[in-house]
Amino acid sequence: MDLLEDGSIGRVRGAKDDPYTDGVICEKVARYAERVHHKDRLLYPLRRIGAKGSGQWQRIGWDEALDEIASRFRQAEEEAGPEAVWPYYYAGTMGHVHRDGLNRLRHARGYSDQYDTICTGLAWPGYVAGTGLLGGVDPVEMADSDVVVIWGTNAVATQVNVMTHAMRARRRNGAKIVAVDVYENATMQQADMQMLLRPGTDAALALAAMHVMLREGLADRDYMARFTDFSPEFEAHVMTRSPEWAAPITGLSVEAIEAFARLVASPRTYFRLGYGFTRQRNGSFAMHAALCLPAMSGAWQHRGGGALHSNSGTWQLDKSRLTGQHLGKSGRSLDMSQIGAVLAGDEKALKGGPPVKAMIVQNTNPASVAPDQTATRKGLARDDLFLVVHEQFMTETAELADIVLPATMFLEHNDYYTRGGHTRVLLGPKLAEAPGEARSNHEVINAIALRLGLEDEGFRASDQAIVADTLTRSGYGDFDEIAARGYVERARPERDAHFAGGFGWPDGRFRFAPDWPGAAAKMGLIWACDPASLPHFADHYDIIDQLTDAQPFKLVTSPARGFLNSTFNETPGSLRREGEPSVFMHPDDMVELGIEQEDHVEIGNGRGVVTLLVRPMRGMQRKVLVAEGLQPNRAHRGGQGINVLTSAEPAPPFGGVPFHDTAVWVRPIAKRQAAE
Ligand SMILES: Nc1nc2c(c(=O)[nH]1)N[C@H]1C(S)=C(S)[C@@H](COP(=O)(O)OP(=O)(O)OC[C@H]3O[C@@H](n4cnc5c(=O)[nH]c(N)nc54)[C@H](O)[C@@H]3O)O[C@H]1N2
Ligand SMILES: Nc1nc2c(c(=O)[nH]1)N[C@H]1C(S)=C(S)[C@@H](COP(=O)(O)OP(=O)(O)OC[C@H]3O[C@@H](n4cnc5c(=O)[nH]c(N)nc54)[C@H](O)[C@@H]3O)O[C@H]1N2
Ligand SMILES: [Mo]
Repeated sequence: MDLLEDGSIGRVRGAKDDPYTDGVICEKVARYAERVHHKDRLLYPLRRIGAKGSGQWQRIGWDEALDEIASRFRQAEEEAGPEAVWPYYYAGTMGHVHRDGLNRLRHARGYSDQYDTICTGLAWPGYVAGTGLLGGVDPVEMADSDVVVIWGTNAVATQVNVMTHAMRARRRNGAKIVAVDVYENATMQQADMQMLLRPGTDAALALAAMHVMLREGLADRDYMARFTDFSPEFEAHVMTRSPEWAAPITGLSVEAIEAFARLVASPRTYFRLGYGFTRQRNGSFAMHAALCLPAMSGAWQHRGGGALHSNSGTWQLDKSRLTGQHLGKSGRSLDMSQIGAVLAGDEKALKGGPPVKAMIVQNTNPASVAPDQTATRKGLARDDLFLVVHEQFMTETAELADIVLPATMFLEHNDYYTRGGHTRVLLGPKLAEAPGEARSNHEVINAIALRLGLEDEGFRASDQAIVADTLTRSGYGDFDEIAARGYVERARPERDAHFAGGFGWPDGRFRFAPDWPGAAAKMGLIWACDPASLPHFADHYDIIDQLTDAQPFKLVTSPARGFLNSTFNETPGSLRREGEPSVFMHPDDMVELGIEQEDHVEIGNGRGVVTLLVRPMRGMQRKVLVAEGLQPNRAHRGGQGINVLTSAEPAPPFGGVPFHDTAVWVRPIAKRQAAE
């Protein structure tokens, strides 16, 4: 990072001495100075003086703000017990101290817990139900791959470093790049083989590919006998799942499915499995089915072969002090994605407990990012909800708060970071002074705790002390050495990353029959369905949102390159790049509905209506719509953001949001009306 002489931030660059990053960084973070020095940054605590959401604020001092928060939290507790307070956070910062530290307050007081479903709720269980461990092969190994499958992740936009390694494999070994997605995004444009299927049908492709492998002798039966639960019953099941069966489901041709199967059966095939294809009602099952391919081909045995979704199961961090687990109190666990139902007082969502009367929100912007936005915003706007939002900007969530607190950015506090896609744990030291009166999450949590009379050393420690304590407690080595180096290398031995000593179950075998109860036990998951209702073997589980005459289109809400969820929603560079909220539509569908380029359309379902500009895209199946986001709600006509349309109903087995699985109708808007 360029630190300028006046203490301000210049360009941010990718580290050259990091084998994964290799000098490459995405353009929005390269321009991070735009965020740090933005004229709209929050600088002082604010108290609402008008009606909720009216935008009328009064500047107050920190002591006044913190006193009021402590007394209102106490009041909520007195009225309805500690579970009436719900601390709520997510992914704004990925540093553990400033992200997960809010749990310390929760555990010290017995406030309601948060069940994390919004991002990983579908993907992670699907992976663990097969391998028994959330870990895989280091992407740097792609240098030795013959085939790289980029499955349900728009790597060019969401994790650009994957492309560095995939392209290196192509240059060095002539590796083939295969992309599996629902539209011709920037990643797909770089692929040698384009698998453009219908949303929510990936498991059908995976099953048919296994069918071809078994039929054509491409499966590694010796590997399966030693390392998997492969059985005659599973083989018989797969033999009913032919390419002819999968073609009408996926929208792919039999020939395309066969060509895919033959290519990805080659031993040194690296499967980079993303989140996108799991943001479907059957997403956990799709993840598990895709993961079956390297287990059948035996790719795991070879350097450059195997799979990765995330290494998040491999850090072995002891975060007990950071999260205050030792303080022992924990309230009922509320599903964060169901925030609308929770705040509406829905009995099931509240687990039969008291209503939520007070919240503190850090690191997340639910009014924009959470599904079923109408319910979410209605809940946040409740007059009898005391809402504290700690933020860097006046987000659409902060606008609904009673008290808004100004937050530091990652360059202005100390933290450490894990990364799902690769192997190092990094330190992120404080490098710059915060503007105005901004305070870090850690400072705010501690200040509230001390006012509530809570006693724990964690509430008096500095952020740096918590970083040091956590890494030392986790057996990561001497902290002074780590601080001097700036990171801890946590790559597991290559053998382990390839599960050469067996998979993460007692018998060491990969599960073609997914072990959901086993995954639940390992990950502390809560069932969202009857376990007996689930398919026994890997399969296409047809529970996706059905298209009907009334709702004949499938809407996918993929991330845009210039935004990070709702972050960068305020920076000029990103806003310029992304332009007006829009939707990709197949030209033949446009003709059918009499829609022309530059027209606006209304897209709707039972939850609401959103207006978008139409852009034609030939590279996708008919009846698919892709709206890249997240755009600010207010950038849309009527302030209705895209999550007005998405569902908060927990998907099986364990909850999670089908952000890319929404049946909708489309209506052209007359040109004159659009111009108004
Ligand atoms: N339609 C649709 N919706 C989606 C998705 C999708 O694909 N489609 N993706 C979903 C996914 S995967 C996720 S993870 C969620 C993420 O949703 P969020 O967790 O809300 O993530 P962001 O919008 O990136 O960040 C939220 C806020 O954190 C603030 N922030 C950053 N650092 C700090 C800090 O140190 N302290 C404080 N107090 N605040 C900070 C930022 O200013 C920002 O406003 O969104 C989900 N929503
Ligand atoms: N620029 C940018 N980068 C980001 C983010 C961002 O918002 N913007 N968000 C960050 C976060 S929090 C996360 S979790 C990651 C997520 O990053 P990814 O793992 O890339 O997941 P998604 O971005 O949800 O979706 C990836 C792709 O899946 C496609 N897809 C949707 N449905 C299906 C389907 O049924 N089958 C298949 N095969 N593909 C499908 C989408 O069209 C999209 O191109 O990215 C992170 N990086
Ligand atoms: Mo995410």
